Amino acid sequence: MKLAITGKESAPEKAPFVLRGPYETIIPKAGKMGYDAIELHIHDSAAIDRAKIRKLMDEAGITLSSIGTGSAYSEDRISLSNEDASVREQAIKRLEMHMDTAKEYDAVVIVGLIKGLVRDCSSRDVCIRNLSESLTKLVKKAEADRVPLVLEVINRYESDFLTTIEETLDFLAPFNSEQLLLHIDTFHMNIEQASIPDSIRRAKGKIGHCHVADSDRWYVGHGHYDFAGTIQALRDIGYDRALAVESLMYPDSDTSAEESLKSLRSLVGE
Ligand code: LER
Ligand code: MN
Repeated sequence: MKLAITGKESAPEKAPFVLRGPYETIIPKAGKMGYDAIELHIHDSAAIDRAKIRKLMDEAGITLSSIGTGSAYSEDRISLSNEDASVREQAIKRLEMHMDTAKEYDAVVIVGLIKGLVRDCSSRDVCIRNLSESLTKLVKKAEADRVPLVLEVINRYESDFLTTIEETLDFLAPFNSEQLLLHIDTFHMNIEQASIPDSIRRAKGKIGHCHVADSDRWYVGHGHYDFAGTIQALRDIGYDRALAVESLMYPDSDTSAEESLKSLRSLVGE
């Protein structure tokens, strides 16, 4: 399993991204600390210099594991389930451009908050139908470009649907695509799942990405989350993609990144 750290150019203090600052700073820092990869949270791929990022990655000896996309919803209210078709198109376009960024790495594109919320729609059925239609369009490109889209299971306090692994597996089943996979997050699973290892084992072959943070969303090792149990379950199902640290940056960004890496390396090995 590759170990990755989240990074974003700028974010509110309480957002769960560890490294913050320009790509010229955070990409070399992730490499120097010993991470294998970085998960970049990118507001809009149209606004980035892909060649510059590629050069920074190569110089740092790391790769891009994943692209976080949630600020399209949290900042611009763009979502895949919005009742306005032109807004859905903007969300699709945003994700397609991120897929073009991800394409040159073995990276996944995250569909988290950009899926939208039921409470923004007139009914749950309308929300689900709109999301399904949008994803059906995106899956065509995901399959053609071989860039996995990963649908994040987010806890009930932040999302009002697709809050458990089981509900999300049922939603994904009709797509039957190897390029539309489940994205789990230890912080969310700790709230929602009765047995985390059992649910992970049920999702064999369907998990494309994993966020890690401790039970209090601080760095790995700060709280009481059973990382050994989760990593064993992931090993049992042959998961070999990234564990990306998405935690609060307390007590400070560098300490939290270093502490998570130390704990994860001791569990995962080189
Ligand atoms: C995003 O990956 C996530 O986990 C949500 O809680 C949004 O912050
Ligand atoms: Mn997450």
